[in-house]
Amino acid sequence: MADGDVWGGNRFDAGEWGNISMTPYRVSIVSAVAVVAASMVPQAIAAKPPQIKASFGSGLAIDIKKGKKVASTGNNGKIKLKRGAYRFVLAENSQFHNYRLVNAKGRTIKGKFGKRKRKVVTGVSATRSKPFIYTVNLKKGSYVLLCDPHFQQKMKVKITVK
Ligand SMILES: [Cu+2]
Repeated sequence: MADGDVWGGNRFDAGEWGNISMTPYRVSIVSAVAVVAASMVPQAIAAKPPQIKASFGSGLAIDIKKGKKVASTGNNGKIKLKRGAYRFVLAENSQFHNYRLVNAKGRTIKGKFGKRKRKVVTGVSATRSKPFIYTVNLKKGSYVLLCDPHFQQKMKVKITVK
């Protein structure tokens, strides 16, 4: 009985090993795919537009990250940019503020939000654990990233694009 169990166990183990021996093969295929994917990542990162990070503290804070360089401004600040695509990373961390990106005519600009084109505007009372991310193509001209309730209190940042 005991021998039978042992052999049974061994046979079972042999089967297990049979399965396990398949596993490294599968893993090696997966890791090869991962290596190819990883080798493609640096290019994807290089092609990513510069980030414009905005958040609410005591006012509106905007950091523009281009590589390792960061330009920062608070309320009523000014920032100059070259024309092109930018990733607006808008941290919606307050129930009292919102973001709106307008052009010189005061029209709300559209950006790519996921796969859709949407106006770059967030809700005042909305808070979100993840930032809203819009990819916006900035053309020559001036823009204002503002907070609607506090625009009169100069909760805005002017972006001049050359
Ligand atoms: Cu505000």
